[in-house]
Amino acid sequence: MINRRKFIQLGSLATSAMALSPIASIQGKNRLHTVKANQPIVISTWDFGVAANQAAWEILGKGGKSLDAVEAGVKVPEADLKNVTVGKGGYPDRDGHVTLDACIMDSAGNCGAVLALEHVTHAISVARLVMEKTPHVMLAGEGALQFALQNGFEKENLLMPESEKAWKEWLEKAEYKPIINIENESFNKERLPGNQYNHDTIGMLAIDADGHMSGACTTSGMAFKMRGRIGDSPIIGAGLYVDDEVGGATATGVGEEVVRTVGSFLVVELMRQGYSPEAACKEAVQRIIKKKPEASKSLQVGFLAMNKQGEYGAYALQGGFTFAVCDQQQQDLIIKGKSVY
Ligand code: SD4
Repeated sequence: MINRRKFIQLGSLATSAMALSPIASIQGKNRLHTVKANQPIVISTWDFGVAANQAAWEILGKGGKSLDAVEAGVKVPEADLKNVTVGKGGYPDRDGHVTLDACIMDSAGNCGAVLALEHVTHAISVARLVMEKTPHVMLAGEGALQFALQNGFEKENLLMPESEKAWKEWLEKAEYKPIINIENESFNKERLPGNQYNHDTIGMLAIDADGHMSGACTTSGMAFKMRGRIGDSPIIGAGLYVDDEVGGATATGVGEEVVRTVGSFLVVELMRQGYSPEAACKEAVQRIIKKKPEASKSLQVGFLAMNKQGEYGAYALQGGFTFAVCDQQQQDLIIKGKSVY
């Protein structure tokens, strides 16, 4: 765990030095940018976003790039074996394969994604390489794995014994009934028994000292999903969207509903029209309700957004959605997102 006081001091030193840097003074022609130059910030979904934000802040607080920060940040839950919904240790699909979905987007509109990637913990880093080293945006399945291995990633077993046990317990009934927010409540406590599983994702948005925003989103998807099922998380515009002129958004919850409404893109476009981050997230949630008034009562979707001024907000269908914020003032803040039900 990071020493909080030391961390704040480091950040203060770094940003006051940056205020005098040539980059800050060039951007000083634009007053808005001058304000942002001193205010890096990172936000991410759920309670486990706190640790992820701290890793991102190690980069942001020293004047690093938002793209590096979001990658480093979401790698924390990807490597955390206690987290059964992201990265290594994630619950498998119904055939016992752990398959990861991830995407990343930078302030220039570059993006990369991997879909149903197996055997590599850090799906987000593979997604970043897709963005940086290929002419494509998305690589899926075997092709994504082949690309990862060609770029130096080691082939690993992602199915941990506890997740295998949970999967085998689930197979006894093989009922697919996600339980709202159960992953957040059980985080850092006991692993869930196999008949109590759900979904969850880390989505992260960061603004760096130069005022540029990037985002990342990574998940093992819905536990015990059908083989080949892809959710919203690796789909640019659905699970994540960043427009450096306006802001960014990310989603968590039942991905099918987010894809149907192109949720994160919608949130960003609403912010462009003048909605606050929270109001934009609320409107995106309302679109889901409008399409499925009855079904939406029993499923969870949450949106998290931040505009270019560093204002943030969230809204979910169900209560219990949380997000974590980290900036110069607060290193470990958890905020309860508002909800419809
Ligand atoms: C998916 N949206 O695969 C992801 C899962 C998840 O919170 O978030 N959950 O549909």
